[in-house]
This record gives sequence, structure tokens and C-alpha cells, in this order.
Amino acid sequence: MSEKILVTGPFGQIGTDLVPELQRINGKENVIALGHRNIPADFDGVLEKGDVRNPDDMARIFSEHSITQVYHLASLLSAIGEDKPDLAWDVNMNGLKVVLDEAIKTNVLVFWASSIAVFGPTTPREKTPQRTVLEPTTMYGVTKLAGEMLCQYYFLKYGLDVRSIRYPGIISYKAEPGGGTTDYAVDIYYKAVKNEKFTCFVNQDTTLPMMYMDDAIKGTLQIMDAPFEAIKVRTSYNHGAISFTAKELEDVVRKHSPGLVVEYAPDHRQAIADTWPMSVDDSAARNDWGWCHEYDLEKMTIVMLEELKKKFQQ
Ligand code: AKB
Repeated sequence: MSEKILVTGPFGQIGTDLVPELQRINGKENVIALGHRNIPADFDGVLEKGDVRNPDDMARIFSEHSITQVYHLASLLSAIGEDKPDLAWDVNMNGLKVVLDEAIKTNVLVFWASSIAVFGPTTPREKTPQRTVLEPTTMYGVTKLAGEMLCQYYFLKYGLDVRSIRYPGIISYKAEPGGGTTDYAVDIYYKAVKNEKFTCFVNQDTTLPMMYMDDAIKGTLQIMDAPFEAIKVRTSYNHGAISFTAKELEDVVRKHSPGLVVEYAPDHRQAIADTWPMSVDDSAARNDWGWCHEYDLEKMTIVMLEELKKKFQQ
């Protein structure tokens, strides 16, 4: 029997790449995108309209489509979460609770997106361990930490198979990210291709863990395909790939796009970046379910620039 897969947040940065890959693997008719707003006019697939916070919407969608798997991506990110903390709490926490409550009714396999934002200023910042101090100081981080504990609670109490990754900053060309602290690492490529000056909102020494989208999608599918017994962490797995300073990023992008002009003008997002890890120890993910990344900074830069050039030539 084929899987029936619900994706929440299907038109966000990760959903935009994940949905077509799920459609390719499982068939277009078996992937249901839960749209709330900003639904692309050219979306090609099964669309359901609803709000992840609304238990009636979710009960109807789970039942009408006989859902067997959920990728719950809908979330407000870190920077926007500081502008709208109440909304971030509402969407991030109540949305997750509604999904988990619906999932336990028919034992649906759940993927939930956590983040490096669960860490905070008291966490060791280099090779941040899987298990360490978790004292986030952003609303986004608070919701991700509480969400991790909620996922583990549903696993322990109800036996729900819920799996999760702490995503680093994700770099991709299809959908631009919105409202995150790591967005500068995507924006620089857009500016390079459009020959526009890039004003970087963190300082040049800022180092954060990052990952190219193809690796993020690979890891997401890999953890969902792993055998039940392989998943030993039921909060969320550290998921690492590459780390670089903003200046190292600038230098590599300029190597391939020599006209790039960069100015550093740190804003309120600097304070968020300063509380996050510079790199993470993801050996648990590598040992438990075989995670490995493929893209380094150079390889990612070549693909990003090529793809964005194609995108803007159309
Ligand atoms: C953000 O910057 O808020 C996100 C994240 C690291 O979770 N990209």
C-alpha cells in the first residue's frame, strides 16, 4: 500500500524542495500539501486548504486522505518570531500539538522540523554536543525546545513514531527563506547574481552551521526511512554539514562572481546569531541512521550561482 503523505508548510523554504521530491518518490496523488496562505499559482499537486492550528481542519484532512505520514514543517522562524512572539508560540506550539494529537489516532509516522535555535548562550558553541545545555533566548528557540520535549513525550506516552532534525541554516535557490537569522547566507547569492550590493546583517566573523538544500532533503528522507529501532534520539538530532564565517562565504562567492560588493551592517539578528552554535556534533545522526553530507562551501556555491543565473534568465 502506498504512503499518503501530508506536508504542512509546503511552500516554505524546505517544503518547496521537499514536496516535489516526495511526489517523485511516492506519486503526485499521494502527497497532500496543506496550504494556508501564499499558495503558488503554478502548484502542481494535491492541495488542501486549512490551518495547522485548527483540530477540525486537521481531523478532516487526516481522515479524508487516510494519511500515513506527516512532514510537519509549518513554523515561524527566529527573526520573525522576535517580532511576533505570540504568533510564533501559537503556530509553532499549537500547530505541533494538533498534528501530534491527530497522528496518535491512527499511528501516523511524523517528521517535525527542529533547529539549532534550541541552543543558547550557555551552550558550548563549537561542535555542540547532541546532549548539552538547552537554554534558548529567542521565542523561536523556546518553541523548538518545547516542541522537542513534546515529541519525546508523545513517543514515550503513546508510542508515536515521531522523528526530528535540528536543521542548521539551509541554503537553497528555489524558495527564498523568510524571517530567519541564517537568511544572509542565501541572500548573498541572489545579490551576486543580480549584481546588487549585498548588505550583510551579521558581522564578518559570524560563524553558523549551514547546509545545502539537497543535503537537507536527503537527511530528512533518510531519517524517515530508517528502521524504528535505529532512531534512538526522540527529541531531535543534531544535523550538521558545513560551517563558515560570513567573510569566508563572501570570499568564495566573490571567487565565482568577482563583481560582488559586500558591506557589513549588523542588526538585531546579530544578537540571535551570537547565541547559536558555530558547529554541531552530529555523530549521533551519522551513527544511528547513516547521515552524511555531500556539499561543501565551494560545491554549494557553484550550484547556487548556476541555478540562480538560470532562474533570473527565464
Ligand atoms: C532561522 O534562521 O531562523 C532558521 C533556523 C536556523 O532554524 N534558518
